[in-house]
Amino acid sequence: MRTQVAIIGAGPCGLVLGAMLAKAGIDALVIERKSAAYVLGRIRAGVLEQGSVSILEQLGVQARLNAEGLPHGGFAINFAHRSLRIDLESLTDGKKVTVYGQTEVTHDLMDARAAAGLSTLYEAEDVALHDFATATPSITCTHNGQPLRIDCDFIAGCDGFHGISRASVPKTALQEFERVYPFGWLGVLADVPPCDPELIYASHERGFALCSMRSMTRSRYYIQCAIDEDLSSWSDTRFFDELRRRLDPEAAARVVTGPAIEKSVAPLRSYVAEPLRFGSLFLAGDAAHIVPPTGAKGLNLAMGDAFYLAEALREHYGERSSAGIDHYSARALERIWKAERFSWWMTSLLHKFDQHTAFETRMQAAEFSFLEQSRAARMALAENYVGLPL
Ligand code: RFL
Ligand code: PHB
Repeated sequence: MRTQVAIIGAGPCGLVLGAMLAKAGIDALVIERKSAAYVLGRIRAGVLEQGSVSILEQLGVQARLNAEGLPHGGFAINFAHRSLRIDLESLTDGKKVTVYGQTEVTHDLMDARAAAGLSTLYEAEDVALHDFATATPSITCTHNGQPLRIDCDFIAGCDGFHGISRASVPKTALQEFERVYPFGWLGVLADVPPCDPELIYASHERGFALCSMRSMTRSRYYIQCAIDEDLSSWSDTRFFDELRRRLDPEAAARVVTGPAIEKSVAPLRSYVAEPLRFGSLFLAGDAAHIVPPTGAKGLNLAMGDAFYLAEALREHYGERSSAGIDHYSARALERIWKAERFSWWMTSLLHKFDQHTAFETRMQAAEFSFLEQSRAARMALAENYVGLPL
């Protein structure tokens, strides 16, 4: 087979890139290791920045998002039995975020791809990248039991943190920056109304908790847990009891419990690989970087990378200029590092770190107190939370 751009991974990054390239008249093939159902079964992000919403609008996949997405003009931070509302709208000249699950974004992009007759190879096994240091790269895989070779001009590695793309780059060509946090998040999805119409980020001496949602009838809750937490020891009752202990009493009283329809532990990590281009191979999304979920940035960054990369490739094919692809790495990294900083900052402010001394605990308290007191500090938080410009 031959295509102009071979995209590895049908997560939000690969699907947004595929849709943007199709819109620009560039031929692309998406190659995914898992089945479509498996990809849709992963419960992940829930908060879209305005820039991400606008990317989906430009792609014409906004119908369900507009009908079912929940605009949020603010959220609360609970800290040491105090509550602070971050009024995103007034702090950012009217910007909001939209609560709409990553599963739904993926679903909409998959449907649009199928409707446009664009192909995705699901359940592609043993995907391997070849000759990406040259201008004639290729990909091999096994599909429906048949060996397949795809020749292309470029490879977009959108295959997530554990994908094959970054792993195919010689270690010596890659600089890696990493912080692994000594805890995880235990998440529960349940068909119960959320305890509050807005998100609540709670810092508590027992550990962090987050109240989020997917709709007004489906809640998503997280609590900070051990990195090697044993899921089987967490009954639904134990989870909700622990969640309520970490919330302020009014919010706790409003928590409606119900059977978990999903329960999982996610590790927390900050990670960046540099650069994002190796000859004909580009890395984008979680394949290139990871943020801890506290700032709700991972999905949005993945869509931002896809946007930059699509623009670069459009310049290459449409204007015969290599400026875009030459600058993709630096341009994307500039924004990525700011989201890394913000996610690290929010994680550091709100979690309980066992190794913290009394000094660091006081620093967290002073940071929160400064947020309460300073509109400028809240503005900086809000500016980052709604998303820095693309
Ligand atoms: P994905 O979604 O991991 O997709 C990568 C795809 O590549 C496939 N793949 C391969 N395909 C072919 N060959 C191979 N060898 C392959 N290896 C892997 C995989 O099967 C998969 O389909 O990466 P992408 O597209 O870069 O998207 C990134 C986002 O998924 C991620 O950043 C977010 O989910 C992070 N995240 C959040 N981000 C937000 O913006 N807002 C949030 O509120 C938010 N909450 C979260 C999150 C992530 C979480 N977890 C579980 C890590 C909450 C949680 C709990
Ligand atoms: C979610 O709804 O899954 C969610 C929301 C906000 C975050 C992280 C996850 O910061």
